[in-house]
Amino acid sequence: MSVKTETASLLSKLGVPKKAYTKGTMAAHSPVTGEQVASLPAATSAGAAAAVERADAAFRKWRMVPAPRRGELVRLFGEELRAAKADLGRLVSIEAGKIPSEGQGEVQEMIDICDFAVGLSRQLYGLTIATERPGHRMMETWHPLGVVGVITAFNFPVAVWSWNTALALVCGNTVVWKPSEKTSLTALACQALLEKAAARMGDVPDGICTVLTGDRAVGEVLVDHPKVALVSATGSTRMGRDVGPRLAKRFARAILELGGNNGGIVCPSADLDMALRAIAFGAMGTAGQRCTTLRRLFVHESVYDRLVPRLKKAYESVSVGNPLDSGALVGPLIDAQAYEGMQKALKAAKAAGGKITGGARVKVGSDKAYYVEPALVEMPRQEGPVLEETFAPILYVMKYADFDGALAAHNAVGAGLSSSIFTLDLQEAERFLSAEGSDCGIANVNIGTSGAEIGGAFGGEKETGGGRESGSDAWKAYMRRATNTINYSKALPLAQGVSFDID
Ligand code: UN1
Repeated sequence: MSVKTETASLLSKLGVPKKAYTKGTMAAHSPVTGEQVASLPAATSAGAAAAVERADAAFRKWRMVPAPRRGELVRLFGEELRAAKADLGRLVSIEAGKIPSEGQGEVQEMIDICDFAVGLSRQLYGLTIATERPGHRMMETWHPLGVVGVITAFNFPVAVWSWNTALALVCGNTVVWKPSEKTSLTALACQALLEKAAARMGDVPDGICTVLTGDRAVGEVLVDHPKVALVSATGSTRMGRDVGPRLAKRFARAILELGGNNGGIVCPSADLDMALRAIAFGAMGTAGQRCTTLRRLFVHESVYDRLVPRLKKAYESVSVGNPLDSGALVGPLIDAQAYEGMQKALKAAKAAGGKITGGARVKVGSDKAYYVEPALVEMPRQEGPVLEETFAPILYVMKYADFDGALAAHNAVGAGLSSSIFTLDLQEAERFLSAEGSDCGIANVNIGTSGAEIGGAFGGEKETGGGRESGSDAWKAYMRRATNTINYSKALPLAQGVSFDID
């Protein structure tokens, strides 16, 4: 079966109407073969604004539905995802180029956040706070926020939307989603599954979740529309520099999950077998196209010659190939632009004295598909392309002598998403996690930088944008907090001892 035929058959099985992927001006490609697999209609700015109005009308009803009942919709959606896991995971592989276990893993991440959100729907609680006034009670109430605009990237085409949507829905919000132009088909499939869950539940307002396949102009409507209360955007730091100030200007909320230039430190006491596996997955997994991909590695000089040659061997022997039928561990880059970005970074690294293993294009099927050998680059120091995130499988490796120097170098980049240390030394591990340690939103010990679970808050600092999605108390960003003070006495004492007697 051709990729195009299989795509149509999966979309149909997932409940997407045929005209949604056969008619329209937007072309959908698979990076696996580079071929066009579908055509879709592109939303207009006016259509996007109308979707926001519909979502706002739906919000006014949805916010009055008790939260555990809202959780029921998410529970049913989780059931749909369980039933559709194989098909949706396969579609992710076709559209984003992920190997099967990663395509399936992404859907598992969606199922996990649904489970989390269902539990959360009974735990949206505030504090009761001691008041200084007799006969008074002070408490916090968390209310639904409004319409949430979700803008997602190609590399996690369905999971990131689900983190936002599962939380937004139980919090009483409605969602308008602008997926990456590179991965609109999986978005249509998610929408179809959500609609199926909504139909099973029965009393869900129309327009509670909308997907808008289209270009940048559609995303801009979400950013600028006064009825979008929160925009959760995943993408490049460049995109965030545009989106952040626009949201700030109208005092809208932002969750920005931008670039990552994630680092790891391998210390003298590290379990090198474990580090090797973690580094290989972190740096080469998903063809280096995760926000959490390991991109910079600092290796202590005493273990460098025991670790780096083994790592090079892993790079030389890793299988690169068609993720749909070859069992390869590394699939394609998303497109030609990603390949060109990678080559440009490698050229700059070479000019700065880098010694490169791998990095060449690998012919797999058509010329329109971009497969590469992952590249390991031994750098004399951290400079040039090492300071930037290149969304491709490049791992820069640097030798260090002193822990404080490695820590300082680790933190000396713009991005602050994920980080890890490999050590059996308690002092090093704890220092890495301390206030003077890693400055990232995620800091790990003896595991890699990627592959976070949904139970923790996900996001980063500095140029990564500062937002948090997913687990822990990230839900608070999707609700508004009211502080309530109730006087049940017969007097009116003023706080801070102020007196204001009018007679
Ligand atoms: C992303 O790359 O945008 O931690 C998200 C991970 C995944 C999520 C990555 N759970 O690698």
